[in-house]
Amino acid sequence: MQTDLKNRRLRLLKTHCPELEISTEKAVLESHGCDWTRFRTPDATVVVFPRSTDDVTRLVGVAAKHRIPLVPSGGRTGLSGGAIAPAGEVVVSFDQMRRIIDYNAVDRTLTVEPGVVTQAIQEYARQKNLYYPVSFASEGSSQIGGNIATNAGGIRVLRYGLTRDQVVGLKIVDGRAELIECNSGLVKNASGYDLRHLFIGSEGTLGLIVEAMLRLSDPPAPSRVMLLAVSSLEGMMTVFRQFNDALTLTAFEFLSGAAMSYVRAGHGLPEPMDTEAPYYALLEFDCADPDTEDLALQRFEYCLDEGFVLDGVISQSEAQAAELWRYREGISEAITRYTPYKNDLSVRISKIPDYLHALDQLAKSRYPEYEVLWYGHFGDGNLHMNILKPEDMPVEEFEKACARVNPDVFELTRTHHGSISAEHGIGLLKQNYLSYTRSDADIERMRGIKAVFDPMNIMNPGKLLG
Ligand code: 2HG
Ligand code: ZN
Repeated sequence: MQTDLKNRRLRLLKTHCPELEISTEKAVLESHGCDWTRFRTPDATVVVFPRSTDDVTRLVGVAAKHRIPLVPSGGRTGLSGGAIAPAGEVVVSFDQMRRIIDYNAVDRTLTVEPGVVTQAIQEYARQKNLYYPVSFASEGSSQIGGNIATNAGGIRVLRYGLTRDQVVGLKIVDGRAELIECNSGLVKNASGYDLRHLFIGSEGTLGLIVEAMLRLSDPPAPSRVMLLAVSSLEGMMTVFRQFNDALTLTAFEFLSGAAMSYVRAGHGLPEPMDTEAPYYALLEFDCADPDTEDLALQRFEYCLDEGFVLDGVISQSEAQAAELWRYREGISEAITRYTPYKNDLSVRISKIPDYLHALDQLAKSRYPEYEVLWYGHFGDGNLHMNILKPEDMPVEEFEKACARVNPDVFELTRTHHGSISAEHGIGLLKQNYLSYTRSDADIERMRGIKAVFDPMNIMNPGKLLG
């Protein structure tokens, strides 16, 4: 990006928003101009730190008038490049908007600023003897604004739904610098289009979230976690059905044997059981009494007798449950050093075995020299495909090689009526493939919606719709 254009943007901001905290420090530009995605280099002009809705409104007003592109930045844990500023954009960090604004015990709602960290919301709810159920490995640093912008999913979707299902109110400053208030916490509201749901999952391309009201749930029942060695994908489906029919599952995750090896090596974890298997299932279920545990053990015995399950362990304490979760939640971090190329796919649960067999075949024939790891949220149909970069291969060459196979991966996804992004979003990395999941007419409709809220194209330009 040309230096004079960057200087102009900086000058305009300093002149028209003199009260705004800003940083042009190299380290801040690099850290805040980028998320966890590899494969793209940040080149932000400046990072701004608004402290209030007024600050945001003023900033967007100036940006709209002078066509300055804005990139919203939360905890920057995204994996599709939605928070990368690659072309001299102004990064809008919500690090200074971290207040919990209100808790309403009758409505069971929590109103927060966008920079509140997901885990802080979970902890606040727990102190009130309630529960914020959206949970995933990066919850210790991800911010709620980013969760909403990407409609974050995670591990308990099969029981509690997505972030979308928890948001009962939203305040947005759109690309015209107008403050939009969507559904102020109403449970029922049949007064026309629910704009809230347009903003959720829009990846910052329509407006900036300045406040969110979240619904809190009943505290969860005591639970147990089981880790099972499973003989095949068909076996995995049977195990899922057996346990899902008998118990209230709060999670049903899976990982391949190779993913198990990497997570163990990466975190120095012991063998979870004596038997090795091609797949492992990690399930969590409500277990308030010994009868429920008996039921779980009966289902386990049945799956063992029939050969679907080869071995298994069950947690006897919260500490053991947390240890078992590490085998699944630690994978992503354990493989970061292999610069994995990520595809975040989804199909209907019933289609997983067919789809995964076909994908695996494709991977074996088209990426014979690469290691491909499978893991994900089996219980909601979300599969994470991670292709590991050979150590001596340059990153650009690796990305190009993966991109050559993508059309086949996504064509298979299309024929299985799946999605090319389940929970990570389209961001910068997947926009060339959007048409495998959405029709041309749909993409045009989305562009029309963007033009309504962001006519100057200043809101995270170049993301999602390109
Ligand atoms: C997970 O489920 C995250 O662990 C990250 O969504 C997935 O590393 C990935 O591909
Ligand atoms: Zn995931």
